[in-house]
Amino acid sequence: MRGKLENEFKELIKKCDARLDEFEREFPEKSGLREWLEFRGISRRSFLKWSAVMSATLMLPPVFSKRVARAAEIAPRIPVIWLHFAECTGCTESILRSANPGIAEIILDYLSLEYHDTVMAPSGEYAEKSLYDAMKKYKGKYICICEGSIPTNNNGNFLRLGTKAITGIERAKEVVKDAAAVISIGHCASYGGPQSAYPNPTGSKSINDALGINSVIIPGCPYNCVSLVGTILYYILFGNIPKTKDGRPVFAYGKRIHDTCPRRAHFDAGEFVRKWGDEGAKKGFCLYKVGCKGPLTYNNCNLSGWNDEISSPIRSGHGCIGCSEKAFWDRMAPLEKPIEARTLPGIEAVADHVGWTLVGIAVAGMGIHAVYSHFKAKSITKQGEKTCCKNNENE
Ligand code: FSX
Ligand code: SF4
Ligand code: F3S
Repeated sequence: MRGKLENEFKELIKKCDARLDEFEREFPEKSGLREWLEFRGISRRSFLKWSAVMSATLMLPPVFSKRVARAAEIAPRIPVIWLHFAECTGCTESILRSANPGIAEIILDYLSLEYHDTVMAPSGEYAEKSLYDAMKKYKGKYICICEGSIPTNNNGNFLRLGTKAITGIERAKEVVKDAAAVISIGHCASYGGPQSAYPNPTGSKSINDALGINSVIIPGCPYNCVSLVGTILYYILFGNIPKTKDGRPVFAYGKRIHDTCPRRAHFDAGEFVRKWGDEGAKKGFCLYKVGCKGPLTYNNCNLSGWNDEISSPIRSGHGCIGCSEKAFWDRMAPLEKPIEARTLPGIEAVADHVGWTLVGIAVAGMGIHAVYSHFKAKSITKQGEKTCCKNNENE
């Protein structure tokens, strides 16, 4: 097994080195990333440290960390056209609001944002001209990043954009058709977002469902920039997108929030926050009983953190609300009540008596995935048509 893994990594190293050598031959002029980072106050030492963390984030062995640094430094700038549809702009805000942007954010900026209507200087017809110029200049070569869902009811009229007031779906089609790759970021673009919550009057859909395409999805409300930059870096390193499961990159969404949680020991010991601001909250106990959905959620928030690893929802004292899972707004509600109130009636009482280690053993017997499937089957028939909403009304 170990030998097989070693051989796979050797192959990956060969592939990656050949690709990076080719980049250097093809684009011999010096990349400006080093100067750009220095200009933004990032030392070489911090950049190399970041590369090591990023390589671990991508689930690559340490031997890749210098290759991640090399990839970021020598890869040609990739033109990015960033589109907004129906959303709160939180995904863009999550990059912009950090007073001290992390290296991932700076690299994303460096990667050449050709068009991003929230942050670009031109507006109105000048902004639109920039979009069409970029599409023409980089036809077939740009990455299209989509933020927000697409309303489809009423012929798409719930969302009209730009000086010609075209519908969201028209804008998406015209830009996506000439893109080299499409990445859907945030819950809205990935799964439809809060605006697709029951009864979804606007018929809001994910980018993939609205256009019938298969883009990589990076869900979260908002998404974590590290997962997007990781996906792009992986593409630079190996020439293909990282391994995905249900459309999400496994390196970012392969583990449950619950299994990487800094409060996990308290869960196992049956130590819970029972009310906001109680003793348990002060001691940093587990947030399960105040609604944490970490046991049902796959994301890397506890590992990669947010805002240059400063914090994460759970570290800052609120439970995970499951924002990277499909239809979380309906399926995870009520957000501040424990999961088992909806999944395993009676289990909470057991937890109070025997502690979660024992309940954990019992639940492990069934398999948490079985519990999840049970929950899923009961609470959702298909996206936008949830039986769970009826239960909500009764709670
Ligand atoms: Fe959606 Fe992103 Fe939630 Fe908001 O744009 S993922 S509503 S945080 O911002 O798309
Ligand atoms: Fe962490 Fe939430 Fe799991 Fe508790 S329930 S250990 S807070 S993920
Ligand atoms: Fe979302 Fe949960 Fe992470 S709420 S940001 S997936 S901790």
